[in-house]
Amino acid sequence: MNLQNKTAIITGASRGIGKAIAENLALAGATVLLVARNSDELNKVVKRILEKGGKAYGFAFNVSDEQAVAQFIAEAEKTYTHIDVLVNNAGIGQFDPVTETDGAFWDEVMEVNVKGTFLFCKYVIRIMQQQGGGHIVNIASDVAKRTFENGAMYCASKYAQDAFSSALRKEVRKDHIKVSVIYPGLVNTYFNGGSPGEAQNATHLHPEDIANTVNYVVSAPRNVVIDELMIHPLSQEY
Ligand code: NJP
Repeated sequence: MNLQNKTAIITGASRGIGKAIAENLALAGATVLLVARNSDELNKVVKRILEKGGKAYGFAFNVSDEQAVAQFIAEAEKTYTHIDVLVNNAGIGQFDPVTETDGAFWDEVMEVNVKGTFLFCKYVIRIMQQQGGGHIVNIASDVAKRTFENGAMYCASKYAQDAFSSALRKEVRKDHIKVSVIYPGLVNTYFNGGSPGEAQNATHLHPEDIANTVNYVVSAPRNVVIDELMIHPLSQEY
């Protein structure tokens, strides 16, 4: 897809991987609609994109709030008439033994990582069907394909997001809607209480590495869908 004059929604775009994805898609010519909860941080990302000559708008709400998602998508359709790319990137996680995992936090992780992805797909797919196609890119994790000690809750959420994406790909293929999943390994972001720039993260992937992968995936010719793409730092053992 040529991204000039296309409209792209990116969730979790106030920092980290989502911010880099939004900046990259905007630089390639797309109008980007950024979603996250923190409006101050969103505004900073929007300002950076505008300063570089891109088109960006920020929308602050929780991706697991169905009413908010439905209203946002309805307004986006009215304003932009087409939604060409949806990147479900918002995600949270924490790594603890199951016996020390709080039930309410379990619910929150599933709500953001799984339900958030489902809700955005639910409301965007109808628009993509009407316009004759589109591209959904879900940012999962390498631990959507393998497990690790103390990762039960996070792995469960990412396996669910992955299974959802795989079934959805089969459902919407006939409508020329592509579903791609990207599985990052360790990335230098704020994820799980991380702090970009810490010495121990020096060899991690950069958010831009994932953003470049998204541009690559969505730029595939119309007849090509890249189903899955796993990306690790060379330094990571797995
Ligand atoms: O994390 P972080 P990443 N509603 O914490 C937003 C996956 N991944 O960029 O709401 C709406 O810097 C939050 O914004 P705010 C990971 O599972 C990562 O690393 O304002 N937005 C922020 O913009 C996730 O799916 C690594 O707090 C919500 C963003 O999400 C994706 O990569 C490895 C929200 C999170 O930024 C991006 O994570 C891997 C909500 N309820 C997979 N909750 C890694 N970093 O190593 C959060 O395998 N956000």
